[in-house]
Amino acid sequence: MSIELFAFDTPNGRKISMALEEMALPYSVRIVDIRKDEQFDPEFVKISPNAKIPAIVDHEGPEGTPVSIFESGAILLYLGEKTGKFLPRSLSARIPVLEWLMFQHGNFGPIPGQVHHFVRVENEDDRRYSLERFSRETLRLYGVMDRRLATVEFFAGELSVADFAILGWAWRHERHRVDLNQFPHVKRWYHAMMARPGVTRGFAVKLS
Ligand SMILES: N[C@@H](CCC(=O)N[C@@H](CS)C(=O)NCC(=O)O)C(=O)O
Repeated sequence: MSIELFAFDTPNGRKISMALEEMALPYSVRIVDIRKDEQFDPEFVKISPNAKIPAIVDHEGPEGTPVSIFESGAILLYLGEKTGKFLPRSLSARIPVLEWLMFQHGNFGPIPGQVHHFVRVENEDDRRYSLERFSRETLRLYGVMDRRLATVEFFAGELSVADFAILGWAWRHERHRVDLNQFPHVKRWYHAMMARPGVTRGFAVKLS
């Protein structure tokens, strides 16, 4: 049996559909509709204790034993280990993959995610401070990424799972009100990534 992907049509869900497509792994999708609070279903919480998508069940996990995994970064590293793709074996080449993957998890996700939230707050007084704060920080993060991509083609040099993680969020740049024209190196990388057939398939998979 193949891998089951539990996901919804969000940045964190799309990271994994694009990685599965790029790695040419067979999988089936189990939509977890977070608009209907399906992430709190006790059966789902058994595999994703923080009640968030994405999660996977690999029925042919280590030593042929089924395994479930939550947290998109853990899933990406697992899939990279499993396939030997987009995750270098050598420690020195792996370090930048880990750095940029952790950069995404600690920053470029939690911060633009706050913009997605506060932009919808109707009361101007409630919205102003938080939206300004998180929008400014989001722009700063794009600046960090732009400077990195001025020196390398992909975040870790070679294409890696870190690019999939970051692309999931960059895909929503309009929603967090970022004009990619201000970040030419991010823009170049973004369009190159989005043009990849595997990435295109990953975004086309029905997740809602
Ligand atoms: N750090 C987690 C974040 C997962 C996450 O925030 N998922 C969102 C969708 S993008 C979710 O499930 N939200 C539902 C909720 O917060 O109740 C990961 O990378 O997997």
